[in-house]
Amino acid sequence: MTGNRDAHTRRDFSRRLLAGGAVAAVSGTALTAAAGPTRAAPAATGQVRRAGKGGATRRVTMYAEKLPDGQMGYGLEKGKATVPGPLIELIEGDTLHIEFENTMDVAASLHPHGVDYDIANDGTRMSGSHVEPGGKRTYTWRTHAPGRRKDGTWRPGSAGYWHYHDHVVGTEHGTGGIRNGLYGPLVVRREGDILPDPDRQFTIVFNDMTTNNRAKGPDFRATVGDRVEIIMITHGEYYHTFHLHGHRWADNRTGLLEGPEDTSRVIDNKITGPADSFGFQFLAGEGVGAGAWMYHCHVQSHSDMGMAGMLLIARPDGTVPGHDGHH
Ligand SMILES: [Cu+2]
Repeated sequence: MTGNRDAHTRRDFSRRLLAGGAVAAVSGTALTAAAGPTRAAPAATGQVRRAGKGGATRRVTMYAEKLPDGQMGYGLEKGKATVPGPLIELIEGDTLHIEFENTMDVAASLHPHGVDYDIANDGTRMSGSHVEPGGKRTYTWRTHAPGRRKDGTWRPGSAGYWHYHDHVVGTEHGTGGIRNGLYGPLVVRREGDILPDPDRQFTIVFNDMTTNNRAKGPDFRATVGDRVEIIMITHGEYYHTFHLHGHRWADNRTGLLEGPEDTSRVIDNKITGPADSFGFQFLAGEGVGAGAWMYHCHVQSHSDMGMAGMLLIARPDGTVPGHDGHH
C-alpha cells in the first residue's frame, strides 16, 4: 500500500538526514524538523526525544503535479508528488522558504493554515499570489513562539497540527484542487515537544467520502511500543468523526497529557469538519497489545462506504495476530 511505501521513503530520508547531519535544505517525502542532531534535543537512552530550539531558516522546493490517475499532488521532488502531500515539520521560530513550481496546465497555489504569512504569500488569486501553469514563485512561511504582548495579553505561538492546500484550482477557493488531492500536513512543534518515531507518522485525510482520496482508507504499520503520530485533516463537503480502536489521546494541542494535573479531556473519537486538523501521539499497543486496530469515520454510513483502514500493530517478531495481511 502507498501508506507503507511512504513510511519506507520517510525512513530512508531520516537515515540520510541523520547520516549527513544537515537539515537546512532537504528534498524527499518529508521535511522533518525532528531528525538530525541540531534539531532534536539530546536524550538519554530510553527517554523520549524532544524538539530542539527553533529559529532556523529552511528552504525546500515544492512541485504541484498532475498524477497519472488524473488526481493532483504536491511533492518535494519532480515526479514524486503524493496525496496527501509531503509532511512539513517546523519548530516555533523557524522560517520556511518554499520555491513552488506549478508543472500543471492550470494555475495553482500553496495556502497554509496556522503559520504566519503576509498577504503576498496568501496563495490566492485575489492577492496575486497564485502560480500560472509552468510558473514558479517563492512562498515564505514564518512561525513564532508564544509570549506576552506589550499590552499584557498573551500571544499564542504557532505550534500545532496544521495543513496546507491549493486555493486556486477549480474555483477561487481551490475547491477543485482540494478535491483532486492538493493538500498536505504541516506540523509546528514547540521547543521541548515530544517527538514521534520519524517513520511512524501517518497522515489521514477525510476528503469528501474518501480517505486520502481513496475509496478505502490506507493501512499503516507499526510495532508494539513505537511512538506513533497521527495527523488528521478533514476537507470537502461533509462532517466526520475520527475514531481509533484501542488507543486514546488528549483533546489538546499535542494530544498528550502534560502530567497528573492536566485536565484535558481524554478521547478516542472526535468530530471534525472541513479544514479542521488535529494530531496526537500514542505508544502502539500500550496496554492492549498487537493487532489489526481499525481507524474509521464513526458516521455509520460513512464507515460502511469505505472510510476505514487498519493500523497494523505488529509484535516484535513482525507478525500481526489475527491478520493475514501481505507484506
Ligand atoms: Cu464520515
